[in-house]
Amino acid sequence: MAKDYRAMWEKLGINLQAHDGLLSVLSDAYKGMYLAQSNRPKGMGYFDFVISEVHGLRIEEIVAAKEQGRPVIGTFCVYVPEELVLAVDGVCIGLCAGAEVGFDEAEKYIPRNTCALIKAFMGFKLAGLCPYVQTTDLIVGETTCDGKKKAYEALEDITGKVYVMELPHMKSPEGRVLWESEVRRFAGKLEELSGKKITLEKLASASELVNSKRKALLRLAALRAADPAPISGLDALLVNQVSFYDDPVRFTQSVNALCDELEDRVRRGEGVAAKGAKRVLISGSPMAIPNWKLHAIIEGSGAVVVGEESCVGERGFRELLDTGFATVQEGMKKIADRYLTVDCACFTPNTERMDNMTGMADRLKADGIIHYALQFCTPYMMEAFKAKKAADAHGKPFLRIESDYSMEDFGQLKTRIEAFLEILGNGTAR
Ligand code: BJ8
Repeated sequence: MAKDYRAMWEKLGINLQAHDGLLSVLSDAYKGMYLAQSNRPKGMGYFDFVISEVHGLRIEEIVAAKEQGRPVIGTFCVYVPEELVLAVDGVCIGLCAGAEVGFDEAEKYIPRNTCALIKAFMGFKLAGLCPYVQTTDLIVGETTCDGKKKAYEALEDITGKVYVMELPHMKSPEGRVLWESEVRRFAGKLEELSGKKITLEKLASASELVNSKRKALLRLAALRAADPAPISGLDALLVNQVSFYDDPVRFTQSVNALCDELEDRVRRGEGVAAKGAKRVLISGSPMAIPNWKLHAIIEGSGAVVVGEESCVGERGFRELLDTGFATVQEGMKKIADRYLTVDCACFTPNTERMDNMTGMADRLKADGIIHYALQFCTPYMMEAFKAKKAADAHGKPFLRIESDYSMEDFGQLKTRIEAFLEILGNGTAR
């Protein structure tokens, strides 16, 4: 990081000493996993810069937006409609964390046997290590899995600024009615917080902006179908992770510029791995930044990750919003419809996820599927059984993995993954 941001961090209540330690660990991990890759697209330079300024420039921008009276809204889930936040000129930032930080502190509020993603967002806050959470005016939770739902109660006790959207767990007509009313209630909350009305014009332009971001991500996702793959799974994962907190206009431009370059690569038959390298689809729990472990192991073993059936992946941007609405009320309905297409494992039944997973495996020409669930993530651990059945019926080799954010299982995972990669292409499912 070129500039000294310590005064800004201090003002935000960051624990400076521990924060220095965190940034240096992050930077080492990034160098080892990312910068060491060969033949990276030049367009990744932008994302390298974003990471080098992860707690610097972007925080400075958010603080400046706040000073202009724009509300800063923190979220943890792809069900929270970003369009509504942008329609009140708000800044929307994802707060999920992917590193084992502050777990001892977190365990004073939530049980040890909680998934690492939840422990990490609690831990980052409690250890004073997340400038993003410090800038928020509102932290939006949602009734998805039990762990998150109850952790939000603790987070409310700690921060006093948590707002929870009630997400139904069945996509029934009654669930749909509840969800639309929750979308409207959230819009009202944002209007109250910002003092601004959501007008048709504002909602339409916010919707176009979020759709353009989704289209750029879909473009990138589609390019990964090429053999040889023009971009590594590690780099594509990073782009998806950055989508949750970067400025949406600049981000979309940067992804499109990257895609222009990748299209050229595909035309020339240039890739990051040799043509015919083993191709893997990841499916399951989301991987928040800087959770890069699984991709690093797979790609360090000579295969390439070609897609993520995950919220930090296609689950988050697969569906565009139908922007053909003529009133704000109609817009709210379309937003409710669009978000209810997300196939999170907290829904029952959730058969569309299996179709999406096998559909992705076909489209991206994956040789096999690795199902990834964070330990104690009951919804995805449970669905792993159905996912295996669907993969078997589809003739795709399948490996089930449960892991956390520690590096303790690195060697063991590597052994299992290398054995799995061996059988790919032989048609032997396990
Ligand atoms: S829509 S996947 S972002 S809830 S990993 S905290 S599910 S125990 S993150 Fe998620 Fe929304 Fe669903 Fe997506 Fe719970 Fe599992 Fe932890 Fe999870």
